[in-house]
Amino acid sequence: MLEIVLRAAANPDRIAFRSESGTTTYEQLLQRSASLAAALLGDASDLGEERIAFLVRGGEDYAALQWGIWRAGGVAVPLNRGAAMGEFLHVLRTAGVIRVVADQPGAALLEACAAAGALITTFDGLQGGAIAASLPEVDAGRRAMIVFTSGTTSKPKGSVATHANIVAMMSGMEQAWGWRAEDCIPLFLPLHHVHGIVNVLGCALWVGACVEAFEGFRQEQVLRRVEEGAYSVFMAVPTIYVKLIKALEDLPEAQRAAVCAAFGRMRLMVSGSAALPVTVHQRWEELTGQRLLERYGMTEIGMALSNPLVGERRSGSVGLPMPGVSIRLVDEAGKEIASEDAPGEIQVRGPAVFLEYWNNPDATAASFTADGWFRTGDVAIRERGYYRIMGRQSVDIIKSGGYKLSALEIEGVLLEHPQIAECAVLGIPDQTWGEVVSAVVVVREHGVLDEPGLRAWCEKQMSTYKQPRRFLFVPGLPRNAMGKVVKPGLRALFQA
Ligand code: MCA
Ligand code: AMP
Repeated sequence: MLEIVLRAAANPDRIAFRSESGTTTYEQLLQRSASLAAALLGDASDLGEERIAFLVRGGEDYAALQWGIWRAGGVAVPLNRGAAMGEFLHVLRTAGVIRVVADQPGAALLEACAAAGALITTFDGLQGGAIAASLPEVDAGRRAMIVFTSGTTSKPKGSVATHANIVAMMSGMEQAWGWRAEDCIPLFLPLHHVHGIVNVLGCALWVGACVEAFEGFRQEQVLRRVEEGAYSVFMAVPTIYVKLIKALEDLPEAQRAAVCAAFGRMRLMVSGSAALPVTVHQRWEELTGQRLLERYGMTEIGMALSNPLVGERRSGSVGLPMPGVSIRLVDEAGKEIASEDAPGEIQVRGPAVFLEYWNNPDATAASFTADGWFRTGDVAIRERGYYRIMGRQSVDIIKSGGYKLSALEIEGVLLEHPQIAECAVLGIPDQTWGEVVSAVVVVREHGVLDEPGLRAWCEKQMSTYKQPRRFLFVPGLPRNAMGKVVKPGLRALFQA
């Protein structure tokens, strides 16, 4: 039986989810997931790694369905609620999805399912059935989940994690950060990325802790529950800490003191998914007395580096390797860097490292060195023992609000606009978002295109976080002798 299921069975009466409408115990989660597994199986004895895409409310519905897919021998493919039709279609086609489960399928998802020939089932229709007499034995080496992630290729790739990979991620975080059954955590991060799925939801359920789920980052509701002392652990991306600092600063003094003190009493607050600016780290500590623990991770590898739970949490640094993770820095010639203070690419090995990009052996092979290390594409140095992230090897990777975005993917979408002849997309540094997606656009001869028109068009084509926020219209793009667009020069235009 899956280890997470066995652990839940050992904690039947503990509360897995708490919300205004009530609580769900681990026993209830097990029952619901077993009944969903039976409904998914129908007459089959094992889904045999069928990819089931799904889009349901965060929290207990999501967990029951994820576990139901797993217990039936399927592969969970979480979808992004805010995706545009083309983005849904890319996921369904790439992962070879033939069944989608959704609570409220919107027009974009319905259209994508029709185009992909995938059958859509409502979540309600799947629920409430009998529990199967027996469920398949699912080996830990089997595929469990596909998360779509952007890279230096134009379209996102499906990163496949096995059950053993996910267990390695969760047990590493349990060990490093002292997760325990008495913990309670708010869940407001999106559930189509590893941060929300594994670090928050997965780890909490792994140790028998309690989760309070929100439909996205509902700042006022979260702050109210923080003030009430609901949580012991908190995990967020830097953009959320920037937003929280602003919110705390805007509160009346008495309330600010109460909320700040409540943050200060939590046993652990973590930041990750993007660089935490030193100023934000310091301001958070000034306000709350709580020193954030910054860590570094990636969809394909889970958490790789972390400041310590006990010991020095250094601003601007991501600390030391997580338990079970091997890290090396490698220079441009492929040679391992032994000394401190010299930058190199972070390469990773360990049991949490993903199996493959789904149906993409070339991309999988290209992401590993000949001796089996995963190439992250991130550059770091070691300074007085701790690792510090210096940036990324590719200018075409953008991090905005914690989301990793491919400039090439966004350029590809913009070029579908009939009036755009050429374009270049880049991330411009921003205090709140880390980077803001920005586009330089060349309009076709005789074409007429204004910014509001282009924004409205982008809203239909891309998820919110991918849409360019700033546009520059230019007569032509600067190119080097090889014909490649010179992006650093364009960045200066935005910063001017
Ligand atoms: C939204 N807006 C933006 C962006 N996103 N503006 C600039 N850049 C953006 N990226 C604008 C909207 O258009 C809107 O504008 C306003 O901000 C509010 O939008 P909304 O969507 O409501 O924002 P939000 O709910 O406050 O979302 C911000 C967020 C969210 C909570 C930071 O982006 C988020 O959940 N990010 C986390 C992503 C994540 O989990 N990444 C993990 C991947 P207007 O008001 O004008 O309409 S990395 C990972 O998994 C690895 C393993 C790791 O290391 O963790
Ligand atoms: P994703 O592919 O969406 O999982 O995003 C992973 C990427 O986020 C990494 O490759 C890094 O570029 C970035 N990242 C994650 N944590 C940090 C951090 N603490 N500091 C800087 N970058 C980070």
